[in-house]
Amino acid sequence: MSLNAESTAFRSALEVIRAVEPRVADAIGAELADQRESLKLIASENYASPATLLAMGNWFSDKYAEGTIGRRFYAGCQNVDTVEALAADHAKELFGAAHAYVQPHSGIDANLVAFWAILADRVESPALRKAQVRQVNDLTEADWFALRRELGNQRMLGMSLDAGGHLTHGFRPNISGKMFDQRSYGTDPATGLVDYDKVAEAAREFKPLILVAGYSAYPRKVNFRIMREIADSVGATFMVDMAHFAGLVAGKVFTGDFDPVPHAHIVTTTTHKSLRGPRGGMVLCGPELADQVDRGCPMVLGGPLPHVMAAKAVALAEARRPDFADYAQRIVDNAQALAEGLLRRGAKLVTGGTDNHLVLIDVSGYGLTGRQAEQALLDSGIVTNRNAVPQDPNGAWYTSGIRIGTPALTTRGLGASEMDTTAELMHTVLSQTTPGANADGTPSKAKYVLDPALAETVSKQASDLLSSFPLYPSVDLG
Ligand code: DSN
Repeated sequence: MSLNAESTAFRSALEVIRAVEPRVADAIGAELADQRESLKLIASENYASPATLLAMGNWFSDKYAEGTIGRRFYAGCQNVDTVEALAADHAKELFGAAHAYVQPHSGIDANLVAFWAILADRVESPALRKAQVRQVNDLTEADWFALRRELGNQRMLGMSLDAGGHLTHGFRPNISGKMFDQRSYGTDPATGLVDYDKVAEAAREFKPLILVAGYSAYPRKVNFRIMREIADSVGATFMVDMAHFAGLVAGKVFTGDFDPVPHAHIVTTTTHKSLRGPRGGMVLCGPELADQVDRGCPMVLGGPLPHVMAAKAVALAEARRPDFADYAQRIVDNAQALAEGLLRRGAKLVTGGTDNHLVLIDVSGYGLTGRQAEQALLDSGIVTNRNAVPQDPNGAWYTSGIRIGTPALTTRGLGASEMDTTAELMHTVLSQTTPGANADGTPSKAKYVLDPALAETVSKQASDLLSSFPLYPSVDLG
């Protein structure tokens, strides 16, 4: 597509929106300007292509399409069938999966679909067979009551939150923690790495129905072959949430024991992180769970979003191109360059480095909480997010960590030398920020002191660094 065509498309769209609610058009324009200006290091964010973005803004948004391809509860879904099938086929080819379900609206939704597919397969179906009925509506009241109790009394083993696991892997503030009796495995306090012997021991003791692997703040690879062996040894269903590293799997950076698809019974992901698609989720599985997974809507999902499925098809087609593998490798190269730059300057990193797309800085090494560090960096034009570190004394709100990731800056084209400059900018800010005090003189976990002139200088340096790597260079909003 020519540069002109992309500019024309976005400009025309904004003109149409401006005629109805100019403040929305202004906010959309402002968001692009902000994204262009800031050094985006949020590990879970990226920049989707113009084609992916444009695939979402159209009349597919108007269509209801409950059900699955060819089996809908609404008439007139032939075009939705086309895009859903395209997205699913691209996903299957890309990841080598037998089945792909592309309706989930987010990662949380994808995980809920997976949990209920597993519960249906492992708990509900045997109960129906035992009662010799075909569906839950045919159960007696007593059998239905007993089944509901059994569904609500299952066990899940997942990675602990402070070791880098995700809230949806059975933690109490999330619905998954209310659905399951959960226990977690952590990481080795000395190395920060997953200790597979400890996971196996926890699995033997707890006997979970589901063993979950996957993370949102663990900077290392996980050996999914070993995790599957552990799951098999206790009869657990092995589920992997690859939301953070799906792009590295798609780009064949994570292969063999580190590719979850051949090893897990079921894999969930988002489509917008390292995979660089639209915001959304997806489930991959083998034939044995496919029927249950396809019941995701209306089981736990509202009506599918056909416009987002169209964008998933576009983004997955992009991820199947040879240059995506190069992009995925550069994500990891950049994360390692960033980690090395930080280490060289004296930063303390959880596990001492990275072999994926993210780095977790323990900012207690700078005498700061994660909250203070996050805000000081933001003042300096560097967008990150605070994150707990293992056994974090500051809890999940203030935290002691800053999580950074390279998928977005790699999309912009930044490389190893720019990662070193980024490490220098971050270290400058963090080493020159000091904790602040509350009005009564007590130490604050949120307040901090940073010379505004320094913050301005670093912001300018960040903006200069980015100026050679324009974001959406083909889009000129005039
Ligand atoms: N919000 C995503 C992240 O930042 O990791 C996952 O929920």
